[in-house]
Amino acid sequence: MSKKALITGITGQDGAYLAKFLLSKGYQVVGAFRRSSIVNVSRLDYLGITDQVEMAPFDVTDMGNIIGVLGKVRPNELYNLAAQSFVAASFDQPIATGEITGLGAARVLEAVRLVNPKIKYYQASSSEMFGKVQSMPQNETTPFYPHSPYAVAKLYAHWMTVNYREAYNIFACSGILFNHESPLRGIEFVTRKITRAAAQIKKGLVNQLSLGNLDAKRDWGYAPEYVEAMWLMLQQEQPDDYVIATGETHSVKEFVEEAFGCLDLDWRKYVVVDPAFFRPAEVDVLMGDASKAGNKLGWQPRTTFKDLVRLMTDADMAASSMERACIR
Ligand code: NDP
Ligand code: GDR
Repeated sequence: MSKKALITGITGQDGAYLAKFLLSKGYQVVGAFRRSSIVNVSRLDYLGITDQVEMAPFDVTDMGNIIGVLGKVRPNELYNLAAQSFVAASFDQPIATGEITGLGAARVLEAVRLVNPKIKYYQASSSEMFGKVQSMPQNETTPFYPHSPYAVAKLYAHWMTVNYREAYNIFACSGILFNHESPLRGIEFVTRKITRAAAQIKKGLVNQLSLGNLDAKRDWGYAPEYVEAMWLMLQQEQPDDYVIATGETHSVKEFVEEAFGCLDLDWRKYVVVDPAFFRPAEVDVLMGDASKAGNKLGWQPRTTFKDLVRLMTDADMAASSMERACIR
């Protein structure tokens, strides 16, 4: 009998890559999606797996719905990726972000406890929880200091995951993943915003890119490799929490230089700084130490910063604007 995985947030970047990875491992994959006027399966289409994923209508704000889906699907593993994941938006919608990103995880954990506490649970935690960083680099023992409503919500979800593990013996893991990017990244996030704009400038479609804080530094990895770490966490003897990162940090400006450089463009001619893209509270720098994941999971990042920027820029250059517009 093949294992069955339920993925919440199936329509997002990580949901699509994780589904593809689990299918390659022989899993039966059920994707939990929220109803909207248009259900966006463009990422699953892009990876050519839409027909292989069973879809279940699901909303992390609706407890009855979550219990119903868990009872019906009866998964062995549950990957809780659903979130309002855009940090900037969390300042405009702090309550909705708390409902979805924070309480949403608590509802899913509570449903696991009620329906079947043997389900293995993965929580999509975030390096944003380190926020105003207390030491460099950040690992599993670094104190948290969330610096946005999104990060506060994620921290609540993280501690609920730890608590359900300790209180109810649920196999619950929290993956503290640093930024991970890909051609399937949403266009509002800075990496994809940059590679998409650089490609559009090269094609003569636009002539300017407005950005916020160019000095912010992030530890950027490649998303398909990060979803493998999620799966590895649930295959261990004991549940635990792991930092997943590359160990390198680069500024937004470096990302811009690299992406425009890939297309032989001088970024200074096109990039303007717009205060509208600054955040009320910024996370200045993140750099992860994933040695625990290296030692215990055998996980290592494989794609360099330069290769990541190149593959994202190439993807935005290669596809027609019509095709790429579908990946939002
Ligand atoms: P995306 O924003 O691409 O995907 C988020 C997913 O959550 C979408 O499928 C979205 O559905 C779904 N969702 C939002 N609200 C609800 C709801 N109320 N009920 C059910 N589903 C909902 O995020 P990523 O794929 O990049 O990230 C996956 C997870 O990992 C998120 O939790 C994110 O916060 C976290 N994370 C991401 C990192 C990264 O660098 N990518 C790093 C660390 C953590 P819809 O399509 O309808 O909007
Ligand atoms: P982040 O990603 O907030 O780290 O959260 P994002 O790409 O949005 O921002 C990274 C940094 O770039 C700066 N920045 C800009 N950001 C955006 N979006 N747009 C701009 O124009 C711009 N200019 C500068 C930001 O200020 C910030 O410092 C992502 C999400 O995937 C979260 O869900 C996840 O938890 C974390 O990564 C780890």
